[in-house]
Amino acid sequence: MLDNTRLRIAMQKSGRLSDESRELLSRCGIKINLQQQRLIAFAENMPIDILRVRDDDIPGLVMDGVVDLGIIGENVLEEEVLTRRAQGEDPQLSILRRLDFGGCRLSLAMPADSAYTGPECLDGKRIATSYPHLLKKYFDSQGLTFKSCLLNGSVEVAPRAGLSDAICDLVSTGATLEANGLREVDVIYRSKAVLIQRAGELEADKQALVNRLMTRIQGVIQARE
Ligand code: PRT
Ligand code: ZN
Repeated sequence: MLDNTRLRIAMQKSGRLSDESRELLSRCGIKINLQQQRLIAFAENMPIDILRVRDDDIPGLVMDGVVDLGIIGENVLEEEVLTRRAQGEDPQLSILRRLDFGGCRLSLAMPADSAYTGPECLDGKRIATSYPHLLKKYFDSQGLTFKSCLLNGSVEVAPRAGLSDAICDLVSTGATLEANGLREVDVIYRSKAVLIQRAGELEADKQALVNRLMTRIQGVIQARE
């Protein structure tokens, strides 16, 4: 059984957020040995356990109160919040701080030779994405509709494969779009990594530790600015 008196932090095990999440925690003075391929790592010098999981699982772990804190991309967090709301739930959590890494944008992209004068060009079209709820929120705000093609990977090949007219995917440098003959036509959401906390009061000791970590994170981020 996990020790409930220790602060539990979920971070991505391996991916675009894992190195910087680990670096942030270590700059906060948390000594963790993450070498081994284990789900849980125990901090040596503070009552903190680190859970290393798929990024997609982090919002749910925090919303369900399984862990106290999590480091996650806003895109994944918001998609999970919207998914749960669509299922009639009322997900609760708080965003403690926007972090200084993991920056990307969720964009609409079309075959490079297609004309685009605004989102209405895509009204009623089929769009491939891993973020159907964020996309729906944007289309709803524009009074438009789309047909969804849900793909959890290889979204950028969908138009070429004849699966969709356009895509809505994460972009950072734009190289992936270009390599696939696509053109970014609109940004619908801008994301960074965030530190989130579960709803409900933490035990006094845990809350004091979170306060200390927040002060350190503030210092780490300021020093990098
Ligand atoms: O295995 P796990 O489920 O944990 O990881 P994952 O494969 O789902 O996610 P991962 O590690 O790829 O990304 C984690 C988070 O990093 C995302 O949710 C974003 O918040 C953030 N992030 C920042 C990005 C990018 N930049 C990014 N460029 N996530 C994905 N990409 C992908 C994008 O999907 C596309 O395939 O990179 C490609 C585009 O990059 P450019 O540079 O060619 O534009
Ligand atoms: Zn993922």
